[in-house]
Amino acid sequence: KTRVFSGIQPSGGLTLGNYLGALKRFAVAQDNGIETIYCIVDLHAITVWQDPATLRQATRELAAGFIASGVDPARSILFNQSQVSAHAELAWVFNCVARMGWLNRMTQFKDKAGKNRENASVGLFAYPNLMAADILTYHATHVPVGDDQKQHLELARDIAIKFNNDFGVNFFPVVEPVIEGVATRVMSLRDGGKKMSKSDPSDQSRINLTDDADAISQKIRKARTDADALPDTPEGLEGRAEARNLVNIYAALADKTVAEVLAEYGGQGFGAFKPALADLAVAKLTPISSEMTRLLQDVAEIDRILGEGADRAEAIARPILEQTYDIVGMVRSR
Ligand code: AQP
Repeated sequence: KTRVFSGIQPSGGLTLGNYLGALKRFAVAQDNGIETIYCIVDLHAITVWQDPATLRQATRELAAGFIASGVDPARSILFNQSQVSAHAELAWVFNCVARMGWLNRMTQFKDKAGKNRENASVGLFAYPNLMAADILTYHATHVPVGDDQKQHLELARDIAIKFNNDFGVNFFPVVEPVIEGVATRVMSLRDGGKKMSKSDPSDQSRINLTDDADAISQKIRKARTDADALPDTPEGLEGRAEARNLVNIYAALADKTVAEVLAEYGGQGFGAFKPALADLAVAKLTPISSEMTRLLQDVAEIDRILGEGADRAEAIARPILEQTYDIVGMVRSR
């Protein structure tokens, strides 16, 4: 049986990268009638220090972002991670399954810890184990994510396999990453070699879901590009990271293929393409941001939705965690 799980960190405002790489696809999976579980991973967010009031606010904003992007809390389970303790509990077991050597190879840790590794939190190092627990405590089979999460998902597969081998069981499923579409890696608007990220110090590098029409248009107009016209076919984007990024964004927002976009805009310069992209982005994104603003007027309702989602999540996760403890040899006497 197919069960989809995915999460997003409340570590800042949502970007166009989060929307195209994750949120938009979350709604599609749900609309296809698949069982979908979506989590605001607040325990992951604190692997780097978060101001408590900001974290609370970002969690509610992210919940509003999910709903405004089409995730329906009646059809999907939507909750924040810390309300279901099975995540943290299973992560401990996986801390004891995963090997230091496996985690030492994680490129996200190296990127985020930077030069001062001695000063990174233990949580940041163990992050992928918690992510494996997020997925496996639901026996999820499919995980839609952006390209940057591929290595972490491979680790979740390795953990599932090692656990099953260590205890001679066939308990945890080997998960399939779902990394598909034209926007699995939306790049920075200032640097075609860097992914668009909510924590990039330059606000010009990203489009935030809360940007208004003027800000969206201005950022796209100023996005870095080369001076050539757009090619007629996708092969012509080879070696043109910035041009490819803008075409990919257009294609993803318009639900078209890159070839279709180039059939329309090939031969034209950015003077024509950027305004078209800006109009499209404004048309697709501003309804989401106004819906987020509307939803955020009723914080109590958002908290109620997260609580109810957590109850439903707990009902799936707890029995799987109990079985895990039993397999490992923990006495369960109450
Ligand atoms: N640029 C991107 N293109 C496509 N997908 C992306 N995702 C993030 N950036 C892009 C996808 O969004 C989901 C949630 O990501 P996250 O918030 O849990 O973690 P992240 O990948 O660390 O996101 P950011 O925006 O880059 O945050 P910071 O700056 O805090 O590191 C994931 O499915 C991710 O693939």
